[in-house]
Amino acid sequence: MAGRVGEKWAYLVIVWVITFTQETRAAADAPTVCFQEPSSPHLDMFVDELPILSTLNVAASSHITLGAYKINQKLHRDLPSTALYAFGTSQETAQYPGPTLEATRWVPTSITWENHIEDNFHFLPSDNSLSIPRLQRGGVPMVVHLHGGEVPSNSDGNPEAWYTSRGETGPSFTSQKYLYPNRQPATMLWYHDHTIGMNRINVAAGLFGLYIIRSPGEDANLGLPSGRYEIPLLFQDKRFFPNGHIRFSSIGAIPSVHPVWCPDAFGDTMVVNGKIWPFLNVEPRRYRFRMLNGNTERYLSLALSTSADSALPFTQIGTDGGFLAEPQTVWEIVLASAERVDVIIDFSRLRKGTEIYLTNSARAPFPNGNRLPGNTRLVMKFIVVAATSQNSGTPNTTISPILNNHTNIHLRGNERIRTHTLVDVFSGISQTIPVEFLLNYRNWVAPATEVVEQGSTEIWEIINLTNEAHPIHVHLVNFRVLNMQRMDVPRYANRSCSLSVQYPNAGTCFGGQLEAPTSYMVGWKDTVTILPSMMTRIAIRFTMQDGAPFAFDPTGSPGYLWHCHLLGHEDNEMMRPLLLE
Ligand SMILES: *[C@@H]1O[C@H](CO)[C@@H](O)[C@H](O)[C@H]1NC(C)=O
Ligand SMILES: *[C@@H]1O[C@H](CO)[C@@H](O)[C@H](O)[C@H]1NC(C)=O
Ligand SMILES: *[C@@H]1O[C@H](CO)[C@@H](O)[C@H](O)[C@H]1NC(C)=O
Ligand SMILES: CC(=O)N[C@H]1CO[C@H](CO)[C@@H](O)[C@@H]1O
Ligand SMILES: [Cu+2]
Repeated sequence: MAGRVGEKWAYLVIVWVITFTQETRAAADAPTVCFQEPSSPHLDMFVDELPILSTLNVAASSHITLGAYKINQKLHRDLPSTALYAFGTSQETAQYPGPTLEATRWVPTSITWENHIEDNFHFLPSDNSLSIPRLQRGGVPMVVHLHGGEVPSNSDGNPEAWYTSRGETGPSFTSQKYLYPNRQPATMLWYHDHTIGMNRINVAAGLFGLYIIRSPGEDANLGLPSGRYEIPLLFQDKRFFPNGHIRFSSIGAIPSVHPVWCPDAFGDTMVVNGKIWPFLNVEPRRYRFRMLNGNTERYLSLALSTSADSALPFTQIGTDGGFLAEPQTVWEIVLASAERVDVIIDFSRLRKGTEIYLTNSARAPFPNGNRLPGNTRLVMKFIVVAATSQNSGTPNTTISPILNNHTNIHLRGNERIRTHTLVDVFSGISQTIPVEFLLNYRNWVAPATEVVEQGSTEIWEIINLTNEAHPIHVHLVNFRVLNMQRMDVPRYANRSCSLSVQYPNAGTCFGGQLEAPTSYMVGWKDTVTILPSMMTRIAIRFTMQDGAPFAFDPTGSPGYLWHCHLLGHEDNEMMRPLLLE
């Protein structure tokens, strides 16, 4: 009896502590209404130097341990430090973004991902009306997905495989120890949280980092800058309170349906490698930059403009899944959340003192939204300084005209075709603000419909029936974009055409013309933008990227998934299972 009473008191104390913590937080940080978020405090641009992310060579040991911790970090000279959740090998070394993990192709790695976040509640507003972990003991759930990785599904960070620091686990949880075979071609992946319904706030809080797979046989002899001339750039838009805390919507667009959830959260401040609007001194030579859009929802449309009022191109050499067949010169790069690009920028013809701005012109929502990029129009600045080294790296060598001989998926014409629709769902309250997003009108928990045969190749036709672009990510595999076809929106709205399509002659809802993939859709992709009113066709081969059979059993539990990579959409049902058989 006494024990029971004791338990009851302990329970009440816990409830009181939890309530108290929440109220303390609410008092410190004013509520923030979706789509009416106040601006961040004014911060001078280009006062902090770009941080070079620390690296951890995971090929050097067969097993490593990384943990998620709560930290405080200075993101700008004039902003008080910011509370974040971040990865590291210890509380002291945890940082935002987490360490860049360097793996070697053919050398498997295993990583134990520990959760050391002790907070009772997430410091960013969660929404109980979404499918989120229902915790008995409080804490912050987390699970790590290696985005773009060819990994067994019990190491894939399934959204239902979350765990807290207090020992509670999701229904798909089996282990915190993950196996990464590292069998795929050289490229840059990233690791990030994937918890069901909380992915957007865990990633906004800082739970992510880069993962580079190197393959000496592939990168050698391509004439690429290396060492300190190869720099990853990790972008994340953010919004801040004057006290340095991250400001995220805490009152939803339609609170009667979702009290907190905001369909699209756009920051007004650009953070690169953990500093706000940084600068980088560069020598008059070529550099290799490996870029990731780590925003929750904001698209980036990146370009370079110099203080001499001229533009500078990028030489793009790679994308999500590794090297392009050949380099392409591009003046603009569109990056959706989770997409990566590998580029060379040649500063060698610029005079000392020249300033080059990395700019963003993407409207929000992309591409037709009515919000202009505002302060996120500028991302960072490069300043040309005197050369400090003559011979390090490959300063002025020519980039190999052939980068990759393995970029094709051979089609026989008898591939299974699946047609998918991206839809938004409205309530009776608003005809413009959706209450959720769906794939094929189905929720996450509906039984799996994408059950594919390993070794097979399929063509997926993805039709966007919404007003904004959605980046569609397929776990486990890389794919190629075949073509796009424009939708006849008035005819569709008129219900005078059918969506059922027959490749290559689309159904009556689609224009006859097949359009080539845009420059930002070429190469091996694991995430692709589906523009509004467009059908985009992709070819997916359910093998390892190089065509070999899977080096592990891909049919095991809990299986994979495909989803929109705008994190607020993914958190609100725009996600479906993908099973292999
Ligand atoms: C690269 O070539 C340019 C001329 O095209 C030259 O001015 C510059 O000094 C060279 N850089 C290095 C590091 O050799
Ligand atoms: C591509 O194939 C050609 C011809 O066999 C070869 O010379 C070249 O080195 C290969 N390039 C790469 C990047 O593998
Ligand atoms: C829509 O339907 C009406 C009546 O069926 C027809 O007169 C009109 O031409 C249609 N418009 C389009 C764009 O198909
Ligand atoms: C069928 C449908 O909802 N189509 C939408 C596609 O996107 C355009 C904007 O580009 C909307 O106007 C259409 O209503
Ligand atoms: Cu979406």
